[in-house]
Amino acid sequence: SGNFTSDTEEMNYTAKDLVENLKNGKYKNITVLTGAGISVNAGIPDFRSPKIGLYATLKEKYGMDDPTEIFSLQRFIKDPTLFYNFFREQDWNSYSPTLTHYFIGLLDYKGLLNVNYTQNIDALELKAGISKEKVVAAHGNMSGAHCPKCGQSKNIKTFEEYVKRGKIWRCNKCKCPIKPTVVFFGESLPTEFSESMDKIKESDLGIIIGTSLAVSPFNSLPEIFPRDTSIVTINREPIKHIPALGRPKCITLEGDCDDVISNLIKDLGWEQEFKEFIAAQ
Ligand code: CNA
Repeated sequence: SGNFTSDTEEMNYTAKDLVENLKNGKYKNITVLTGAGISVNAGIPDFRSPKIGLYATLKEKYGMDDPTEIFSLQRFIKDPTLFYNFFREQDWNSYSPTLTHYFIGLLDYKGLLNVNYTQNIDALELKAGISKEKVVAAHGNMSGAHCPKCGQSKNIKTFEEYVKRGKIWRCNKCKCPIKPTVVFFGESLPTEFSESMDKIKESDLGIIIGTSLAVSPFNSLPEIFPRDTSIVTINREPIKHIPALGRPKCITLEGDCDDVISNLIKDLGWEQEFKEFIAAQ
């Protein structure tokens, strides 16, 4: 039947269609969902990559059975030294965005970006020129600090000073250790996370990049895409479970995200524009 034919056609949605539709201006409301994988080439290890991921390293370095403990609120309140040491070992201000960050910036510059939901806490989105209003930092970021008990905002620079001196900074009110405004396991997500969800319903293209989609509730966001939204997943390893997979227009491009993006930029004929955009940031 006619229906059957049109279904089959849609199931054949390919990378070529993605390029054609992007070129022809068919996508105007692109939602990008990102994870730690897009910052790996900036020199920030992700969590779950075998061998080089933070979880594998922590297991080896501290003999920790459960390296997620470093981001457990309960554990932090009892003993913040593990997290303070971890924070001290990275210079969070020293990293530069990757090609993938800049690609999202270019989409925004072209007026095509709907929203970028990110799980990353490195705030590299802003350095790549993505406008602040378009970024939902679902797990917070390192730009502020707070007391996890009374919620009082604290100065991140003071927090950094304490860390540098190897001292624990405690809240003057409740004596609880101060932490950056990144969401730990056991903490609730910023209100913006649910407040911006309706935007996802307006997407005509979804791009999911560099995430294992292992963390809830972020990993349920792909389900919000309307059924006829085209969805492209870019990841180095196969993702075990993509909630939105099985939709008619869904493709996976496996590989290093910066390689995949470079090829895409070439296919789109956007190379010159992309170069100029990066130079302007
Ligand atoms: P994850 O679970 O570590 O998954 C990362 C995924 O990215 C894996 O599937 C990798 O295969 C893939 N990947 C790694 N490198 C590349 C690459 N170059 N190209 C393409 N794919 C690649 O990380 P998620 O983001 O899914 O998990 C959510 C956690 C990770 C959030 O709570 C973050 O706060 C947390 N995190 C953030 C950062 C950061 O801000 N940069 C770093 C480490 C962890």
